[in-house]
Amino acid sequence: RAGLSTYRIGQQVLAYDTVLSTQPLAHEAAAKGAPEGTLVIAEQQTGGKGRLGRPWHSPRGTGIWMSLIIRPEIPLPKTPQMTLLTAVALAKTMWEETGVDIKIKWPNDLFIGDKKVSGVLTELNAESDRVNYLVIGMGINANLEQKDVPPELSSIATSLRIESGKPIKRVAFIQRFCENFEREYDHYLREGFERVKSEWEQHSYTIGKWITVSTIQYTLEGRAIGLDEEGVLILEDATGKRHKVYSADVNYGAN
Ligand code: BT5
Repeated sequence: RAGLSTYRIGQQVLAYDTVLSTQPLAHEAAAKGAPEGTLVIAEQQTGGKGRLGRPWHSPRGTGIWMSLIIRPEIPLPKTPQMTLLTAVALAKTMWEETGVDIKIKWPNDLFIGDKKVSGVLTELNAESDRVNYLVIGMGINANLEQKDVPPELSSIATSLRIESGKPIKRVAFIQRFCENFEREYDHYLREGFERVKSEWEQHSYTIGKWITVSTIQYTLEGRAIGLDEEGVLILEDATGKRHKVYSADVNYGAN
């Protein structure tokens, strides 16, 4: 970790070879008192997961599969802001390391063009109304080559290497990410969400697009027009009525 200039993010790293998923390992470490900023990293995940139990393809040696433990003293309803903050820090790092333009698709995907290069999975541990810790899982397709992308993902997934034509130095990438994350996070804890919100909007793939959101309860169509001051997505439907979208799956274009 020579050259890492953070004071807590990434200062403790638990590195594994093959794991099912870095998420439960991070939960275990957090429950045992791992300090804020601890990173759990694996070379390969055999049961990597996305949201809603979806699988996350995590082949050996090609990606960055990691989970970050943070312990922010914020009210529960603000925890989704951490996903947005993470996406901003990732987008910056990817751009700095490759020069490739990165877009953030609400709430948790990073895109190059129309393909996903990274996804974020935020899991919360709380007691009554208090946040104990968050585990932020990040899957970054760093050095996957076309042959590493399974056929069922080939039309929706890409990697930094495929897009930039250059191999990614993973350790340098992780260091740079830790620095970017720490800077954003410290600023957020001191000053609030405003900066993350505007950076997120600048990098947004979603804003301005006509989208369909679906949850178990409802389906809604409209134009994504921005984030509110809490980080909730605002959608304007065909009649001009505005809706807040907290957490949902988003499809682009009308259904
Ligand atoms: C996500 O879920 O995008 C969050 C992914 C988080 C993965 C990290 S890796 C480290 C940590 N440990 C874990 O076990 N997880 C976290 P979601 O939005 O639900 O997207 C999942 C969908 O993305 C899948 O259903 C596939 O369609 C697609 N997908 C799977 N693997 C992919 C990959 N490597 N690259 C791009 N897309 C992928």
